[in-house]
Amino acid sequence: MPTTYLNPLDDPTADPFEVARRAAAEIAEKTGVNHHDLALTLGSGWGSAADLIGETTATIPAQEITGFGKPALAGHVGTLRSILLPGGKRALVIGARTHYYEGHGVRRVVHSVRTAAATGATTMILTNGAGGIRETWKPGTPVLISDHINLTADSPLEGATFIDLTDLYSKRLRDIARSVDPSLDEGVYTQFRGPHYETPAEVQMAKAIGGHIVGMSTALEAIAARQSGMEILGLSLITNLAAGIQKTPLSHHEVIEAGREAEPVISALLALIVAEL
Ligand code: 8IG
Repeated sequence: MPTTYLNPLDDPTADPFEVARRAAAEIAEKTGVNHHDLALTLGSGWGSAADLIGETTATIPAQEITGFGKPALAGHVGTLRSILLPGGKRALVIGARTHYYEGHGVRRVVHSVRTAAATGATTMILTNGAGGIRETWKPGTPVLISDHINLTADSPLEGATFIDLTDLYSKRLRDIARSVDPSLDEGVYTQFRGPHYETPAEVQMAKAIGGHIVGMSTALEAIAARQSGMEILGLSLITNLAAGIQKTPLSHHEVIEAGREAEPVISALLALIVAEL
């Protein structure tokens, strides 16, 4: 008997791009929208942007689409939405992120990005909640990602696939974001595996090697987005100062609270940025 897999991405012989094309075809069928122009992954704190960027024409529970699993975390909404922007473009909003720390492998982590590319999206907006290393960033500060350091020791690329990551986080898109809000700061996103937060010593290491932001999601997704030829805009909401930078211990609850408080402001900002693309 051949093994059957609940998720086709768990079959090592499956082609992840073929699975993404199937997912995109299902999205086209369920939304009635054949082509999306851009895609957004909304991390913690960014969710309400979906309501502000345009008119939602379809909402799909992500589990109904090939390759997507159930959300691991309350507060991470497991839906895919098709949104008609005022200018006529179509945006796919991904509210269902699979984190590397869930342990399902990097193919699952980047499936949403590959699916977005397969729907036609040429711009990928990746947002997240993250820790800040710069002391001037108070919780609630949105920051542009200028570059990343991938400390997961993993990659979404398989085999001898050599992809250039110069200007991975598009200078052009960062400039557009700054034209909307000139006060937007930027920094280097450092992806740790998690799900534990860093030790203060690890935060000092991240700082020493050039990191300004610590997180658990975006670097692997950005690499896959670039492989698929997309232009990438990365935004972090600093929900907490990184361990040892802030004087009190980190709590998931406080992180969620900071996200909730900042949400209206940063979501409005993101909607203004999307309108300029
Ligand atoms: I929200 O301090 C959030 N996500 N690695 N470190 C890492 N990820 C995070 C943090 C943090 N805060």
